[in-house]
Amino acid sequence: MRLTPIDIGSFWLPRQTSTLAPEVDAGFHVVYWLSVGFFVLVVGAMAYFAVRYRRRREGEKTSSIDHSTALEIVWTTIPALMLLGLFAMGLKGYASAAVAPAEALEIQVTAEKWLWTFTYPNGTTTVNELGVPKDRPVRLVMSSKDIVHSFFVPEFRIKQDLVPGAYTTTWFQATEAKDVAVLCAEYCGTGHSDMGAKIIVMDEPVYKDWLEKGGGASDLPPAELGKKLFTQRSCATCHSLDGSRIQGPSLKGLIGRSEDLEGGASVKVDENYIRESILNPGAKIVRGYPAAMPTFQGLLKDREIDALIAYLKSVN
Ligand code: HEC
Ligand SMILES: [Cu+2]
Repeated sequence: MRLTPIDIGSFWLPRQTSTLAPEVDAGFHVVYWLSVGFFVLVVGAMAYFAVRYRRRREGEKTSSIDHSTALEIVWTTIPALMLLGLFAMGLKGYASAAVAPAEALEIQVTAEKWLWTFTYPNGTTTVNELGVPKDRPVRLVMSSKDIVHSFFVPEFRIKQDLVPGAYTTTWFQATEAKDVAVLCAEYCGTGHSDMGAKIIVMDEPVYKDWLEKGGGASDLPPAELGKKLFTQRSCATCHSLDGSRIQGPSLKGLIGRSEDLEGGASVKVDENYIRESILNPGAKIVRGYPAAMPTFQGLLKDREIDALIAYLKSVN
């Protein structure tokens, strides 16, 4: 196989799975190979001249040449034209990245320490999983509940900050039905490195069905659904199930244990306490932990809360 510069570039860039990706990469490659070319030209000329015009004899002087107008015009005009060309390319790429097609499907994105919530036009919400149809433009309208986060999808070549108190937008059109990783690209505290999500790109009918079912929630038995939700809804980002402490207490052997609370009281863990912890986490704070758990009010259906409780009861 003969490698073109573009193939070589692709070794160090992620797969291109959005319509924008080839354009972004083309811009990158043009700048990259121009830089390589000029590096070789400049350093090569420098090395050649250093040898060619080195001082050979003691006391030898070089001839005094002050300038060459023709040469100076050439080396000003050519780079200036190149810069204009790069500007035009950049502007075109920026314009297509900034303005979503009018018919784009619109999804709300909310970031908070340390999870992503996605709200679809029909009211469905998902956490840390964004389902989208393939080959259709999707526009994200995004905001943050606390501090600045950044929605970064390497395969789509998009990255956009989310700011509290304001909306920012980005858009993409996925070209392959596969799972794509989302990262938070703005350092946002302890859980930052765990603040990932998954974009599930589906063929249109599969997407319709997925959305209909409330974002993948299926008719699994409660404890199994709970297990799935535990990672999907990002509980696992803050809670281990093996007794170790992460941002929050381990939920291993939760049911029936006696928990000391901030303020001196203690509570015996039962179903109601778990439900309250999920819907109103600020009501009772486990001693020695920050009040860092976000509320899942409105994000989990009753059936899903029941499923999480059933699952947590099974983890001993
Ligand atoms: C951003 C981190 C974070 C996420 C995400 C999170 N929690 Fe928490 N959780 C905490 C922290 C911190 C505490 C301890 C402070 C408190 O009591 O609010 C806690 C406390 C709890 C408690 C009480 C634990 C005990 O030992 O008494 C339960 C139950 C719980 N979380 C369940 C969940 C479930 C279920 C989910 C997913 C739907 C979840 N949490 C998601 C951080 C988180
Ligand atoms: Cu973040």
